[in-house]
Amino acid sequence: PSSRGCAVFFTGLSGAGKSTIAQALMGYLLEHTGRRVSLLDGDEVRKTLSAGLGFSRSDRAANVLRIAYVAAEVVRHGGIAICAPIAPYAEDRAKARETVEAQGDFIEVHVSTSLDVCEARDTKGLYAQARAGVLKQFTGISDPYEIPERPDLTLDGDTASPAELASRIVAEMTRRGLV
Ligand code: GGZ
Repeated sequence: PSSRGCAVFFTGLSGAGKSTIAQALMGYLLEHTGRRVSLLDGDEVRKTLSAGLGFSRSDRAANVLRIAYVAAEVVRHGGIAICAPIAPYAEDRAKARETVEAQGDFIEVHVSTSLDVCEARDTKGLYAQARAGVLKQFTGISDPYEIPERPDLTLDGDTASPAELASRIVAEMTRRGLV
């Protein structure tokens, strides 16, 4: 078993399934490896580490870079950091990768569930609010999402269960000798 740290860095639209897959991955790692795992999920991060930040271009950058900074610290100590922001900008994702790779591995996972499917689900009613113009600068509706060009993994959230998708990440970690 490796003690090299790594960050699993999700990116994808709101409602794509990032949090659910992240939870499944964390559950698996805690149950089947002796590794220490930290989950930096969008919701929780926005209430704590990034409290006060909005959704402008610069606030999104600050949010993603804060997450990367904490992830790099976890990785530096040999832990596994699971990060699940939207991270819509390629430039910010590249900086996150650079920050983490100074300390260990970085696995970029694009959860590629289509906008149509995310909007049809609309579990939190946010897409309806975005369409109505109540929520401004909403990713995919009135704000950009730059599709990752070379993610380490692409997981389509409508083709398989969260547990199956999490197992594909475990396979990649195993292939790299990280677990
Ligand atoms: C995108 C928004 C917005 C806007 C509120 N655009 O599905 P959710 O609700 O729980 O997750 C989304 C979350 C996105 O925060 P992130 O920190 O992941 O974004 S970023 O990486 O771009 O900094 C969504 C909610 O916050 N939300 N307003 N305008 N998502």
